[in-house]
Amino acid sequence: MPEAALHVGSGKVRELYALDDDRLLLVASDRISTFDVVLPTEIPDKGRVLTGLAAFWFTRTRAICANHLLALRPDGRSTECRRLEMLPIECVVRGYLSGSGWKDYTATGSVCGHSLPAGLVESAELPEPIFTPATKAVTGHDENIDRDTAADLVGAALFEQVERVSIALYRFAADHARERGIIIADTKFEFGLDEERRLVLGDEALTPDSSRFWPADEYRPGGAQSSFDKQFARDYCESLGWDKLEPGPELPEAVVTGTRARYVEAFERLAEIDFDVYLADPEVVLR
Ligand code: PZK
Repeated sequence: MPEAALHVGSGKVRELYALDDDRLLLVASDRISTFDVVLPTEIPDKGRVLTGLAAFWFTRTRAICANHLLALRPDGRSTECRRLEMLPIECVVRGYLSGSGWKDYTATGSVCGHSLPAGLVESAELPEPIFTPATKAVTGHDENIDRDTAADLVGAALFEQVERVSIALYRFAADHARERGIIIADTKFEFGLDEERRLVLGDEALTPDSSRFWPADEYRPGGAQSSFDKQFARDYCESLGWDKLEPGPELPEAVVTGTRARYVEAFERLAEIDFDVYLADPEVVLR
């Protein structure tokens, strides 16, 4: 817990503190959620993996969009960020048809106003990545919204900019990941405006918690895909016949160890840095 910092918010597995008027501290815990429930067992270093990956992507995407990262703390799980005026939409990009995108497509043939070809199967790669904004639900699930609704919320010019930038960020990361055996099926960005009203990428970006990561060597369109990071935990939870209501089950040691190894593997494949090297000096991801 950071000293002399006011707690200003909680995510499911992260905490946000105010450092001063201009800066926030974003702290990623080792908590894990499956089926939208935070489990009582932590995955050691999960928060460090996500923080390191996000900082890696922020460093490599600076030419596409400015971001809120100011500093990475020596604990490897805390980042100092610029305080922004956050936009009231979740900026989701989908390269593959999964989750609510698949659900909306089966019901209507469209996702957020993007009319898609007929006959696509679950987890199909889309002809082009699509921007599918959602509202930020305080509790429960974010709701997909059409382009006009999103443009009404942020203004037409800003909508055009966040759509263009979101797709460029997704293409950059998905191409990088695909070359390293990971499919980024979809991802969620959160943007804000700085004091000059310039667009700035915030939150954590392109991590397995803000995206769907799939192992490319197991990709089989026509059904659900296995999660690169959470599949061991999901399979274990399913094997119990758990009703997916709070509280979630404790994870056994073998599931914890296997899950930690998958997070570390995602970090090492994408950043091409040994995770032990990151732990010794987190700033390696900033170079
Ligand atoms: C901000 N959240 C969501 C994320 C939480 C809550 N740079 C920023 N400036 C102003 N506000 C935010 C950010 C960022 N990032 C993000 N809420 C406010 C959130 C993580 C943990 F508790």
